[in-house]
Formats: sequence, structure tokens, C-alpha cells
Amino acid sequence: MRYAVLVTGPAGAGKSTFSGSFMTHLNMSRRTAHLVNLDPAAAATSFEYEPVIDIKDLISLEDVMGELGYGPNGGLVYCFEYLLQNMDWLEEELGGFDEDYLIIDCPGQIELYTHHPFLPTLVKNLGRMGIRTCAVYLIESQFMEDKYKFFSGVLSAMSAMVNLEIPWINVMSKMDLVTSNPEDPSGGARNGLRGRRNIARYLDPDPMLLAFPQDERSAPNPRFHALNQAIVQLIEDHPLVSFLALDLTSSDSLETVISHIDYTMQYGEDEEPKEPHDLDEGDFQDLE
Ligand SMILES: Nc1nc2c(ncn2[C@@H]2O[C@H](COP(=O)(O)OP(=O)(O)O)[C@@H](O)[C@H]2O)c(=O)[nH]1
Ligand SMILES: *[C@@H]1O[C@H](CO)[C@@H](O)[C@H](O)[C@H]1NC(C)=O
Ligand SMILES: [Mg+2]
Repeated sequence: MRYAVLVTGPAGAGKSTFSGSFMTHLNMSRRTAHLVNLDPAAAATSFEYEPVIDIKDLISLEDVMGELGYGPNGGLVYCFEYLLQNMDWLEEELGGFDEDYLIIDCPGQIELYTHHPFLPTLVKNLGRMGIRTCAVYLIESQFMEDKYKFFSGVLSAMSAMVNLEIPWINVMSKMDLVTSNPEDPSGGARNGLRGRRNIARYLDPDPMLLAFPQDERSAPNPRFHALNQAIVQLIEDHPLVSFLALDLTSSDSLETVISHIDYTMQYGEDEEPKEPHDLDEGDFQDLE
């Protein structure tokens, strides 16, 4: 069985950093993993590991901008169209990996997650090739500083989820920025988060965060009241969007996220079924 994890989310969410830590963790668990880069704009320096497949070998944003005179946004769209038309290139490249685990570092263009056919087509192709796929959607912890920003992040995650019919895990990345100091009596207040309880309300979103503003300054324009109510209702009706906290400075945190990914993809189920609470206890060896 082959496995692929799509590492998705907006630009700067920490996708490439997480992909690298993920690679290291799998290697230390003696599991063979390969990095695939699908971001035509990725800087070579953003990779801790050399990608085995790199979209830049097919087309790079730099070339598109230089030779075809596109700006950065149009250039990216051109790159994705080009990859869509050359899916056989990707299929051929992916064909070389048996029994392996592929970590696919995706681009951060938000259009890709809302209405572009690129990811759905990719997922369909992976499925056809018999590769078991799941997606991880990262948003960074700074999104929790402002509840409106946070809800825009939740909505982008939801819209990505409904576009791709594969198992899905939402991750709140860069948690080291809000929980770095356990002694911090403000419990993250400096980040606009009034205490740990509030962090929990964001990770498992409480729609009332949006419904009842806590202070005047952040009160929404009354014109948006109906829209906010509709969003609150949506999140209550579809309690799909909760986040796993990812703090890369803690190996426990990384292990927890990876065990959820393994469980979601039923990694190693052919060997022995596993319950997620077993995984949380940290016995990963049994999965090999
Ligand atoms: N503090 C902190 N910074 C991070 C973390 N992950 C990534 N970053 C930083 O966030 C920026 C964007 O990360 P990158 O992985 O390139 O994001 P991508 O655009 O989603 O691939 C870089 O400057 C990283 O060093 C994290 O877990 N904690
Ligand atoms: C882990 O990484 C080392 C060094 O790059 C490599 O030699 C080894 O084969 C890797 N292990 C696995 C299981 O891929
Ligand atoms: Mg990146």
C-alpha cells in the first residue's frame, strides 16, 4: 500500500517546516518517506530535505514570470494549469515509489483551496493510482489573535474540505508562539488570547466566539450580524472543524499529529488495527 499526505494551507502557515519535521520523525521511526514539492514558487532553501519529485523540474514560477512575462499571481495560476495538463508527468514520477509514504508539500495560494480544480484533480489521480491519501490543513496560531481572522481561517479550511473528498485533519501550527512559556501567568494574553481556556475554545471552535463579542472594540458591524449568525449556525451544524495543536518544539505534539494522520489513513491497518487512543500513548513501533 502506498500513502500520501497532502500538506495544505495558506502561505506561511508552516507547511514546508512541518513537512521537514514529519520527514525527520518518520525517518527516526525507521519508516521510508519521500518529500514531494508541488509549490512552483518554493525557494530551494525552504527544504530541509531534497524533494524526490519537484514541480520546479516541470515548471518554475521564475521561468514563467521571466519568459512569459506573467506577474507572480498569474504566473502561479499558469503553473497549476500547466501541471493539470501534464498530470501524466506527475503520475510517471509517482510511479517509481512502492510501499512508501509520500509527503506532498502543497502551494499556499488560497484560490487552490476554494475553487481551482488543481487539488481535486490531483486527489482523483492519486486515488486512481491506488495511493491512499489524506490532507492536513495548517493555519498558524496567529489566526487566533483575532476572531474574525480566525473565522476566515475556519471557512477556508471548510471550503478546502468540501472540495476534496478525502480524510482531513486541521492543524493549528506554530503553537510554540502561544504556549512557549508554561510559567506565563498571562496564559497567552500577550497574543490576544485571554488564557488557556480560550485557546481550547479556538481549537475546538465555539461558535459563540463570533456571536457575542467580548468588548466594544471588536464588536462587528451590525450589518454583518445576519452573516455572522449564518456562520455560527454552519459551524454548529457541521462540527467538522476542530484543530490539533502543533508545537514543533515538542516531540509529543508532533507525534500526536502524526498518529492522527496515520489513523486517518489507516496506515498499517493491513498489519494490525489500531485505535487512536492507543496511538496517543506513543507506541509507534507496532505500526511498522
Ligand atoms: N515559531 C514558529 N515558526 C514557524 C513554525 N513553522 C514555520 N515557522 C516559520 O514560518 C515561516 C513560514 O514557514 P514555511 O514552512 O515556509 O511556511 P509555508 O509557506 O506554509 O511552507 C518561516 O519563517 C518559518 O520559519 C513553527 O512551528 N513555529
Ligand atoms: C534515514 O535517514 C538516513 C540519513 O539520511 C538514511 O541513511 C536512512 O536510510 C533513512 N532511513 C529510512 C528508513 O529511510
Ligand atoms: Mg512552503
